[in-house]
Amino acid sequence: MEEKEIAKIINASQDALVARDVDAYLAMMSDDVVVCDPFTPRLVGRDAVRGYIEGLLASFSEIAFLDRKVFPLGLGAALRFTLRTRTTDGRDGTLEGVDVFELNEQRKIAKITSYFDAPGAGAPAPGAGTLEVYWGSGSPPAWRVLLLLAVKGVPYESKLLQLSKEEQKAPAYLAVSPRGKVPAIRDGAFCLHESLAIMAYLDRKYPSPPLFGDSAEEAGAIARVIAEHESYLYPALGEIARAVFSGNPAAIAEKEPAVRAAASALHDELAQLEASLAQRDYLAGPRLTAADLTVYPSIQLAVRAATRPAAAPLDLAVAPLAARYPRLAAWSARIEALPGYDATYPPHWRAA
Ligand SMILES: N[C@@H](CCC(=O)N[C@@H](CS)C(=O)NCC(=O)O)C(=O)O
Repeated sequence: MEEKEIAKIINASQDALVARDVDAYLAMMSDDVVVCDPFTPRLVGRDAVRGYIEGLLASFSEIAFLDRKVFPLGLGAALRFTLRTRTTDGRDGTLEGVDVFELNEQRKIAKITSYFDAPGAGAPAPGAGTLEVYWGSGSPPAWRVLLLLAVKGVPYESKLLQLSKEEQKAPAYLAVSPRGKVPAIRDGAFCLHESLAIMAYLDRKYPSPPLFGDSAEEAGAIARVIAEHESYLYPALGEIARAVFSGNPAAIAEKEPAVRAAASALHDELAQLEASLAQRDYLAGPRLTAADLTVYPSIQLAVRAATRPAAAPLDLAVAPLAARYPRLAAWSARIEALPGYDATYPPHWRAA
């Protein structure tokens, strides 16, 4: 009897999935459901799963079971499946695999581990291969986009460009991103550059969780934080980073007055952000938004610059962040605890 009930739940979840009824599908899961498959970092929570599933479903114009069988055991089950798929760009295919489900005492799905044929590491998710993300190591604007994709659980094909080798100026890339800068995306036939534009596009396309606000007030607050960051904090940081990462002590000495002025402007901005966090957990309100994902990579670059030996004579006083800006440090820790965060964080971006 118990096993029949489990099989019924699993089958109902699969029916909801191919019927594209994402609400019904998620209603069968626990709040803290965990999903693991070969294409996405471990997803935790219904919102992350929603973003991922909506992204996957959006890439298929047709999806139907050719075969499926549930093997229940205790409070779990394995599902063997073969799906017939057609991608939105017209490619037909089949997808074969096994899902392992764990249910909790309330008969909600608490964990799904999916095993299917991954066509090679770094390859796009089946049918979702049209989203290509071009990024460069150490680029805060690129990191914003990677963070947003992680938060939404959207699969993508990572295209890491070697900026030191000027790969961003290659003619093939200029066709994607005419200014020859990262980040940029190619989504089917659609190409887009400028990190904030990419974030807005992806937020429209994958609305869960919404990162640009629901209400007019929330949208306004998010846009204000981002605009202030782009106008004041980011230019000051650029001045500091260019000097510190140039690796040329003479250049640093020559630029020292400008860098000191930039450091003072940076601290003014950090102090304002720190003060704003006295009233709220995130920069534009009680929940994570695009404002946080825009500002966070810049703060990390500031910390990284401050810990470089070349920065010692400048005494930038940004690292450790917690010493002067404890709320910003706690806010950073909240972002670093997001599911999927690690996948956006190459080790060489870490502060020394
Ligand atoms: N406003 C742009 C800035 C992009 C940008 O400046 N990217 C830098 C890396 S942080 C770049 O690609 N530099 C390489 C170059 O200019 O050749 C955005 O937000 O996307």
